[in-house]
Amino acid sequence: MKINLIQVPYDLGEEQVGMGKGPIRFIQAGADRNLLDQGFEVKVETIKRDVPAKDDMLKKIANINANLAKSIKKAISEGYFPLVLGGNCNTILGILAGLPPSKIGIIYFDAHGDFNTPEISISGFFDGMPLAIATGQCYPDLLTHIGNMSPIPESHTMHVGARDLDPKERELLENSEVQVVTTDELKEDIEMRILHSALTKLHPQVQEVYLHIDIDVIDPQEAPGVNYRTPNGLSLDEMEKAIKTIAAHFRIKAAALTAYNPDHEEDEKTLQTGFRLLNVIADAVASSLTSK
Ligand SMILES: [Mn+2]
Repeated sequence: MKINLIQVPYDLGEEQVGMGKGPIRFIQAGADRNLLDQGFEVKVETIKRDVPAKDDMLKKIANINANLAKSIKKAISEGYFPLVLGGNCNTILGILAGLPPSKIGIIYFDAHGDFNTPEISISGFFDGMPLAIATGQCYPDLLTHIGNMSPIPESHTMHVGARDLDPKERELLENSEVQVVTTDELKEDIEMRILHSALTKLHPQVQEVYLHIDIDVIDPQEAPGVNYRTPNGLSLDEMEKAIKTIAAHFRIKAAALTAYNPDHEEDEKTLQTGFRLLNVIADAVASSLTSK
């Protein structure tokens, strides 16, 4: 399998600050070599912002994602699997805008909902809204700017691993058609039956999925290098099992690993966790390509 490892080294439109340092760190530490050693062909690419720093945040974020969308399109047309190292979770927008629109679903792993909107957000933090934007709850114009993308229907969408939702965000998510599988549900369910049945419910409307992993979904013991450490997270073993379960149901069309902040790292634990996740994703995709 050919992998296009695409780094998006930005945090809220700014290059190589905060979470924007994560992708660079992964590549410096040899994320590409690591995949090469597993037998994959790997091409590394870096997304650039080409609007000035003085532009407002939304304009910069739209520009970065529009450029990401172009790279995703190119990767798919050349037969590469796009594996994105994202600073922020809003990289979901550029990725989806670059994928063929038909029957794509979203599987979104995150300790947080990322389902806030400007109306209900307590902090106003833009990167607490990516899943809400992708499903059309807010910022419709942003999708148009990124690549004339339509929102993904809620019924094509699953959120996995939540354990820290704001009250109004929880209400919005519960009243939506987005399926939710919480961390507790996954942890109590060694055979992944709840995840399995949630995936089954996606089947009629979804053919392929985009797999999104905010690394904070993993417990801080194994992934401390994040901005918002949230206890009682998934173990790497549980995460690995979940990814394999997803790959058994759907072809994974693209994936992203986001939100690693090396400023909060401890003993390279998050780096090692990230490497293992990249390997697990690549193996799961490769084996589902050969079996389907
Ligand atoms: Mn997130």
